[in-house]
Amino acid sequence: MPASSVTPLQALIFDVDGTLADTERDGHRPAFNAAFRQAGLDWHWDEPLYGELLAVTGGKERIRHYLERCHRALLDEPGIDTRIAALHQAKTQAYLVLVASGALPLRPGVARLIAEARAASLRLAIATTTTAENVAALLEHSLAPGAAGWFEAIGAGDMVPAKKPAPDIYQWVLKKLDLPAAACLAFEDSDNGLRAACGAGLTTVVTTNAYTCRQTFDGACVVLPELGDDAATQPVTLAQIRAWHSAAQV
Ligand code: XBP
Ligand code: MG
Repeated sequence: MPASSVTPLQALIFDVDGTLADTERDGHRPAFNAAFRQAGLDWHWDEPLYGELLAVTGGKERIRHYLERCHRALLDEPGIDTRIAALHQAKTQAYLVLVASGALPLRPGVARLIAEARAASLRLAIATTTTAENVAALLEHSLAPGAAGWFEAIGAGDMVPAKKPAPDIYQWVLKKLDLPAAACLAFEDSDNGLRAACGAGLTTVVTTNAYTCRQTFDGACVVLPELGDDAATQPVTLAQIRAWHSAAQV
C-alpha cells in the first residue's frame, strides 16, 4: 500500500484491568472477597478460581456466573439481581480503598508511553469493562493527579449493553473520538479484550499477565510480556507503535 494511503495514527485506546495495571489478582479479587465477608457470606475466590471466573467480564456478571457454578438455587430467589448489585457496589468501595492506598501501580512502560503519546499530541482514550469510578481512581492514584483529564473518551462498564468480548465499548469510544478504527491503536491484556478491540476493527497490541499469558491471541498485531520501562532491553516506543500501526494496514 503506498505510504500516502496509510491512515495516520491519531489516538491510542487503552484497556484498564490487566493492561494499565495488574489489578485482578491483588485488586478486584480481594475486593470481591471483602464484599462477601461484609455480607456474611462464606464465599471465597482464591487465585485459581478467580482465574477461571475471569472468563466472564463485568463484576456483576462474574458474581452471577459464580452463582450459576456454585450456588445455583440462589438465582431463583426473589431480589437476586438487587442482591448482586449491592454486593458489587460493596466490592467497588473496597476496590477504591485499595486503589487509593497505591497498592495497584501501573505496569512497566505504561506511564512512559502515555507521556510520549501526549508529547506527540496523540489523543488518548480508555475502553474498559470496569466501572468509570474505578478508572478515575486508578488514573488519579496510579498515573497522576488529574490524569483522567488526559483521556478524551473513557468508555467504561455499563455504558454499553454488551461487555467485552463484544466490541460495543470500543465502538462507543471511536464514536466519542469521531475517529475511524484505522486511525487508532488499542492495548489489551486478554482474549476477551482482544476480541472486543478486533471486533471494532482496531489494530491491537497485547501485553499479557499471569492470568492471560496462556490464552490465544489470534488477530493481535503483537503479543508482549509488557511495554517495558527505560531499563528494559527493548522498551516499546511510540516509534515502534507507529510502525506496527502502519504495517497492520498493508
Ligand atoms: C476487566 C473486567 C472487570 C474487572 C472487575 O476489565 O472484566 O469486570 O475484572 O471490574 P477490563 P468490575 O476491560 O479493563 O480488562 O467489578 O468493576 O466490573
Ligand atoms: Mg483487561
